[in-house]
Amino acid sequence: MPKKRTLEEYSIDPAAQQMITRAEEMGLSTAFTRADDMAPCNIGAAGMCCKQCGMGPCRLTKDGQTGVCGATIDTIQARNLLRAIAAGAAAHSDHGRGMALTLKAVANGEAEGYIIRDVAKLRMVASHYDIPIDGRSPEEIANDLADLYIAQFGQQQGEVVPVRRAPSKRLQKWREQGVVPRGVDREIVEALHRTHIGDDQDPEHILQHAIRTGLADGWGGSMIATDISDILFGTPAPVLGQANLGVLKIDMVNVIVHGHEPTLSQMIVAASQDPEIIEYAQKAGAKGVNLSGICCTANEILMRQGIPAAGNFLHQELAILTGAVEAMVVDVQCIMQALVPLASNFHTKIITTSPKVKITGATHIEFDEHHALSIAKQILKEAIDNFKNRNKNKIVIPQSREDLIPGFSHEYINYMLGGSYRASFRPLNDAIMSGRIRGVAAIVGCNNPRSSQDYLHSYVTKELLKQDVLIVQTGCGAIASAKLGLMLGEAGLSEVGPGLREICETVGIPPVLHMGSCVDNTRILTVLTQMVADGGLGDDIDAVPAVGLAPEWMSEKALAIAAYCVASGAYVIFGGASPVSGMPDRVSDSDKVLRYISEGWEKLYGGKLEFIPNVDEMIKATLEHIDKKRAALGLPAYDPKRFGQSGDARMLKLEKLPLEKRRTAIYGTAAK
Ligand code: XCC
Ligand code: SF4
Repeated sequence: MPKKRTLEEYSIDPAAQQMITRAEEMGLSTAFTRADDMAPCNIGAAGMCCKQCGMGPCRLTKDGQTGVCGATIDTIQARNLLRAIAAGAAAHSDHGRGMALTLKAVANGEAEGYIIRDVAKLRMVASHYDIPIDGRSPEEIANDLADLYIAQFGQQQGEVVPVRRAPSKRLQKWREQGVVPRGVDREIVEALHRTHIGDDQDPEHILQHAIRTGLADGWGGSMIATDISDILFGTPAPVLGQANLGVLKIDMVNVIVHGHEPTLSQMIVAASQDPEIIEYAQKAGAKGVNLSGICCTANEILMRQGIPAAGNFLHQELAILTGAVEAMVVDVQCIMQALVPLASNFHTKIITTSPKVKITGATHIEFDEHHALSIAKQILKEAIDNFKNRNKNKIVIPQSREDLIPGFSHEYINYMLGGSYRASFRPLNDAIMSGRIRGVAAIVGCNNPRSSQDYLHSYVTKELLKQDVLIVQTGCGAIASAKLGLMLGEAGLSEVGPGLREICETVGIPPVLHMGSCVDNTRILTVLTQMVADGGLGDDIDAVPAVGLAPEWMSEKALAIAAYCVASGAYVIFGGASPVSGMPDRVSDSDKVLRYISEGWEKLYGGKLEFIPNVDEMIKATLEHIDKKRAALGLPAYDPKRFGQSGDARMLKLEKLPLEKRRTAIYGTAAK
């Protein structure tokens, strides 16, 4: 499979480049080279193809053309977008449902190996919904919360309860627009119903339901998933971790967990440290089991236990190409079918575990939360048994590996800024109000082999840091920054704007905060809500100088996240191609939907969704938006020369030195 682009055009990560070269030498394809061979269909890419019924598929490529049923271009684009958002919301929310059912089983003492790890979070979440907590055991509270959360999925009328946690003005806006989700499943089903042939045909009306479906994800299924993961596995707090393929170990059984749900992976973490399993691995000639993660399963165990991340989405095949992986254990979402044929060139076993996901040719060991620990041990034994099949001459582990400190949950940021007795976001708000921090950007989302892996993530992140923009990250974007070494206390601070740098050094945080997995984008919603509550930044989320970016998006889940962020008042910028771009050069007015989700949605919600392929324009739009919001709040205009101009470090011109060296330079070598 000869490569058609330069290595830098495939990925900026040296570990990836090494493995892509290896694949080429071995004559194996990867998503990188398959993307070369599979040009996207330009009609489908523009959202102009409808295959909603057997009279089609209808491809609308001429002015005034309609589908066989008479459907217009805007209707078709709006329907396509709604369907994608519904699929994304379904994926996140089904994950949330699984968590809720697990919580119920734990509360009833029916889930082997699980405990309620974070009672404080349980009590906090329960009190949002007026579930009594005083004098009750964690199990009693958890039982009520599980019942309430399980009910959110099948609820038919009323409002899903997590929306109560939004700013009151925001909730009011949603009520006025008629977009408060009634039940998570109901909105997703209705999205499918409305987009069936012969149903909803008014584009704006269809897109109104896209907002409602998105909200059912962000302020529904995803928020439920995050809450319960924290309750069962602990709310993340800073911990030392590592990222990239260099975390694989030559002398250990390498097991990679990949996918999204933490229920099984957390149990595999526990099982990998079990003396029985370690002994079993030693008998097989290995030092033990070395666990690492890919995609959001990685994020879940990285931010809680510091289990290393082998990489993000486009690393899944590359990990197998090392020849050092005994088993890749997958659950749901973002798992490439290509893993199985690729693994057949090595000894690696692909083990599927979800009742929802089987892959032809993979080993299926089905997970059941009632017997989680036993199943986790069975999976690890399967991997250990495979150690002897390794071909030692075929192993190449790239030596790229960076340290990071993930674990910046809402709760931890609150505690870090305000202390344990007066946890608050006050110092953050003050820093934004004074202009030390210009604004906040959430840089999230996937890798996409159509653009160089991690390039857009890293470029946008680094440029915004220079502009004093604090960065929060989740998903594969977070792993990109981790691999680049941007998530350590002092790493790269010399490249960070002076005001933001002052804050990072004073509070002791990295300028790029790892907030978790993709469902944990809801942490960003609750952080924004609390920033509003803390005062000084307006009375609703759309007033906050903040932007959400997904520079390398590819999944339908990303579109669902975009919909709920827009509905929550955020300006959302996606890189790459718009799925509703239309082809205005061929069909005039085929970009009406594209314009509506920007200008139209902004009028209704204060947030908007835009696709900006050019990375410098993406940065420009971000900064303009932040400055516009600052001006609207009456805050001083951002001035890069205003802060960070005083202090010893400045006097001695030591800013470029790392913190440790700086201390020595100020106090001399004797000081410690
Ligand atoms: Fe990564 Fe969450 Fe995207 Fe999948 S979807 S590629 S961010 S793992 Ni969230
Ligand atoms: Fe064509 Fe209409 Fe059927 Fe879509 S729903 S495939 S536009 S006939």
